Amino acid sequence: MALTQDDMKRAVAQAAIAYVPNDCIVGVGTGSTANFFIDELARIKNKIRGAVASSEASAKRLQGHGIEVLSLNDAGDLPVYVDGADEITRHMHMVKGGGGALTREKIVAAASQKFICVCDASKLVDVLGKFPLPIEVIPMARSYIARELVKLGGQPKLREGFTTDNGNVILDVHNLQIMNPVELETTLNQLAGVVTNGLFARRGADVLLLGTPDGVRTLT
Ligand code: ABF
Repeated sequence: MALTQDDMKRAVAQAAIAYVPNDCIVGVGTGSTANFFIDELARIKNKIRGAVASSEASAKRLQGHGIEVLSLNDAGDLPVYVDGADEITRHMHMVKGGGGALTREKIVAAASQKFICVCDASKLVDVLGKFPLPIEVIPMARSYIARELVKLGGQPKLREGFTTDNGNVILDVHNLQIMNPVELETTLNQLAGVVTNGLFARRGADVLLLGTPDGVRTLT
């Protein structure tokens, strides 16, 4: 029987458990693939000290399984962060933030020694940008940043009715063909009022566990 997308997500979530050292605090991402990982983590919860979550939603799911959730400030640096992506290239550059948790994801990823990206095969692309690039902005800067994004060739759209865990808004930028993700990430970081952009290129993934119809492929 053919594997469903959920089967592939579950398979990569299971494979990610091998990267979790005993007795550690694990960085945990957000989204449906990360949710499968949280469910797998629950099976080994007695072997870990706890988790740092990149969103309120993931924190709730972890706690629902009886896994202790710590603040990053209390946890210090983490050995590993496991999270999904909206798009990823073979160079391990990603677009993230479709779930709106990009700021906390980028912070927890930055504080982690290894980023394990867990995705189904549909996320692997040659060029980033077909998935609209999420940018979290301070509300008063929204229109200014939108004008700057148009100058950069994008079409920003406000994510209607959505407020981030940090009280900000998200502009989703359509129609970008991101040929140089490291450069664009840096450029976007310079815009006043940008909190975080969804390009994870300067600090990409270290390992990609890709769920395919033939099983889990590991890319490094
Ligand atoms: C998070 O969840 C995000 O950065 C990304 O937007 C999304 C991927 O979700 P899913 O695993 O549901 O496709 O990792």
